[in-house]
Order: sequence, then C-alpha cells, then structure tokens
Amino acid sequence: GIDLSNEIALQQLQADMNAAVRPLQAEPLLAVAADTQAPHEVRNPADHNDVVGSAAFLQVAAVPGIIAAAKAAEAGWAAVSAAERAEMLRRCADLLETHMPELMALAVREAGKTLNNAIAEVREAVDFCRYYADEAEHTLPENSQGVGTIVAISPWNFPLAIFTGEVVAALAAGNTVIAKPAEQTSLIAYRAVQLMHEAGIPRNVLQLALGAGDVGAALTQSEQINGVVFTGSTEVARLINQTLAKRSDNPVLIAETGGQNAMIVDSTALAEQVCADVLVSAFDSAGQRCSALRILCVQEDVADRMVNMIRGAMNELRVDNPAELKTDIGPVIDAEAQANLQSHIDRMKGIARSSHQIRLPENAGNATFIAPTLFELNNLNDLQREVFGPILHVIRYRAEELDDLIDQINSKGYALTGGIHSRIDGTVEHIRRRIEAGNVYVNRNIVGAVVGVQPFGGHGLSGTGPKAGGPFYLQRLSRLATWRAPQTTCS
Ligand code: TXE
Repeated sequence: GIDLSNEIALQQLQADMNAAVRPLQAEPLLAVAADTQAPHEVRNPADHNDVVGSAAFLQVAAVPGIIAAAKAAEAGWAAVSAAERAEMLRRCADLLETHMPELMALAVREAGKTLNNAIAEVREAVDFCRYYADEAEHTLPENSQGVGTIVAISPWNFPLAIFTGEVVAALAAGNTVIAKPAEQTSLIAYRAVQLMHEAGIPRNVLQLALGAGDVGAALTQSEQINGVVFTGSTEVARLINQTLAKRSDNPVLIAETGGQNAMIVDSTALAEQVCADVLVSAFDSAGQRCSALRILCVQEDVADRMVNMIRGAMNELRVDNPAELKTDIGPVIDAEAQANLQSHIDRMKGIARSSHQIRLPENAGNATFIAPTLFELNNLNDLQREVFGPILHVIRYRAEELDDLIDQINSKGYALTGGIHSRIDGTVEHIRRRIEAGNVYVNRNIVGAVVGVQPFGGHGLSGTGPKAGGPFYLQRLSRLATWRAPQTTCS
C-alpha cells in the first residue's frame, strides 16, 4: 500500500499520474451496434482549459437492443460458477490496482478529486471487487442464481468506487449488468469497464451505456430488466421506485440517496478532536458526499469556543487545484452545482445568526470552487433542502432541548450518517438509540465507511435496500433456484 504520510511516495504517484495522462475518447461499450450522439468534450472542473477527453452518449432508441443483448447473455452467465465469477472479479481488482495512476488522474481531472481522495477512490473500488468476490464464493448458497439483468446507475461523486461497487455486486451475484454512470464522469467508468472486460467479464454480460438521465430513465422503464441498483438524488430514486412499483413481477430496487447528516457535540467532548472530525466530515471532497456533515449541534456552554476553533481551522484549509499535493479541497463537480450552492449561500447569509467563509485563491480562474462556509442558524427549519457541497450549518442546544433537537433531525427522515461526540457513556448510548441514521459514529468523523467492515446505507429518504459492502447485499441481487426436495421414503 501507499503510505499517505510519505511525501516522497505521493510525489512519485503524482509523477506516475502525470505520465499516465492521455486524451480519452469514451464511447458506450456494448454487445450490439448502437447510435450515439456527437461526442462532447469533458473538461477539468479545476481548469476548464484542460480537456480530459470526450464522451459519446447513446441515443435513447438504442436502449431496447442493449437490453435484449443482456437478456440473451443471462443463461450463459448463469452457467459460470460463483467461484469462476469470483476469480474474474479478483482479476478486475488486480487490474484496477495496476492502473491506479491512470485512474487517479481521471478521478482528479474529471471529478475534481484531491490526490488523497483519488487514492481512496481506487482503493475502495478494488476493495469492492475483492469483497463481493469473497461473498459470492463463500456465502451464496450453491443453488443461488442472479435475478436476471440489472441496471446499475451511479453518481459522479464516487465515480469509480460506487460505480464499481454496484457493477461488481450485481455480477458477483450472477446477473448480467447494464451500467449507466453519471454523465459528468463517463471517462473513468469507460476505463473501468475496459479493464473489467480485460479481466474476462464477457462484453454481453457487462455493457456500458454512456448517457444522461434520459438513458437511465429508458433503461429503468423497460419491463425486460429485473432490477435497478441506484445511487444519486432522492428525486430520481423516487421516480425509479414509482416505475418499478407499477410492475407485477416485483423487480429488485437498491437505492442509496442523499443525506442531511448531523453530529451532536456535548460539553464534555474533546474540542480539538471535534474540530478535526468536523473539518473532514463537512469539507473533505468539497462536501460532496452523501455521508457528509451538514448540521453540527453544539451544546450551548461550549458553542462559542467550538465555533471559534472551527473557524480558525477552516482558515487553514487550502482550496486549490486538486492535482497539487498541498490542496485540501478541490472544485465542486460543475458550474450548475456551483451556482446551486452559491444561491444557498446567498439565501443563508440573509437569515443566519453568523457566517464564516474562507478565501479562495486569487488565481482561481474558471475553476468551479465553492469556498468552505459555516453558518450559525437560529432555527433548524432555516435549512430546507439538501446541500451538496462544503457548507456547514451549526445550531446550539441546551441540555434539556436535546431530545427535541434529535426529533427535529429525525423528522427530516433524511440521515445516512450521524455523529456523537461526548465523553459520557450514558449520553452516547441515549443519542445512539434515539437518532435515526443509517450509520452512527461515536467520537470520530462521520465519513468514510470501509467495505466489509462498516456496511453503508440509510433508510427513509436516504435509501432502501441492504447496506453496500455488507453481508446481505448479494442476497438481494440473487434468488434461490429450484429446490431439490430431500428424498423421503413413504411406506
Ligand atoms: O443526481 P441524479 P445529480 C444528490 C445531491 C446532488 C443531487 C443532484 O444532492 O446535488 O443529487 O445530483 C441518473 N432515471 N446526490 O443530478 O440526477 C444520472 O444520469 C434514471 C447524492 O447528479 O440523481 C446519474 O447517472 N436515471 C448522491 C444518476 O442518475 C437517472 C450522489 C444520478 O444523478 C434519471 C449524487 C432518471 N430519470 C447526487 N435522471 C449521493 N448519494 O452520494 C438522472 N439519472
């Protein structure tokens, strides 16, 4: 592994990344001929003069042919044993690992990831391959088979990790897969699928359908498909859910969506630890994580001190080109996201009790940066919609208001993660039981679930289905084939 604290290792990796940069012309990777639209240029969100490559999106009319090819491949794939599927996935892991510099370069230049985040991105993808390979081989019953053809729709914020996790889980369980990555991050998905094909996954078993939401919609609306694995916005998950619910054959849906996640800090918490954990949870990845911290609840008697400390630490954060080693925070994904976040900031400036925003570099050019921002709110209701960026909202509470506050957070129905910072066991236990969140973290940051160690996922508006990277995921994507009844002797 790479020692992140070793600057020389990082510099070497950076040099390897730069050497791996080449323009990519991504196109759908299919088992059938399909019409595409004219390729569009993909540009680096930190530097719009840097052309990363181009991507050709599908015409929606191509979708039925792609689905027919996946259906035709089901029987052949079902004949491949779980052990053989696992072997292919392990080869995928090895190939992703060998191509780490190239994939990191794409994560940085296409998605605006910092170097550390880009390393984590590739590692998580590799972990998903190995974890689901092991799960398929060792935990699926012998008479288990895939449910058929799965559509895997993924977002841009973890353009390799979530993409790979969804795809390899469905493959490991024995399904044929049509993968539809986010339109913003087609290039890294294209390289990942090329490597998966190289690892032996047949081209008709895994197809890459590049395109925007219209392609995703057409794929999920086909009655031929047997399930959808989705990560993205709550709105789109709801649309897909409505589409699938109309069918009488009960297709599978696993959805992982947004989060309006909170951390509760009482007056016994270790301030320095809280500060470090808040910074990572709220601002790392420019806050573009569904697990990111949006609402920090601080007990009133320590609030001034806590907020001042966080403001001071924020000033040390360096927002800049993520290809630089010293950068903590890169751009947000695109100009549309930047404009949305800016409008939220403008609105909050009018109603917040106080605000703090750090300065952007002077040579920011056309980069889509959003400066990390802290708002102190008077009322939690001032925060209406999900904010997907480096913006933290702080609210103060008195001890006797704690339960009301938790109820208010719960009533949003929208928590993937939750955090508690306290040195009183009873308080930790009380909050842990009362707060409704997919994953609750105690005295640490609330981001960065580990495949196979901390299965990840929420409920309510945050998602439905088993947790990713956990023991029940493949079961949902498979079913038991004909049971052979035990021999009975009747007399
Ligand atoms: O998500 P979309 P977007 C949240 C976050 C963000 C917001 C919008 O709040 O600001 O969603 O981001 C495909 N049928 N998260 O617009 O639109 C789309 O092409 C089928 C949270 O990127 O949901 C892409 O591949 N598919 C989140 C995928 O859905 C459709 C990660 C996600 O896009 C479709 C990203 C349709 N009708 C955004 N419309 C997280 N959980 O981390 C679009 N798509």
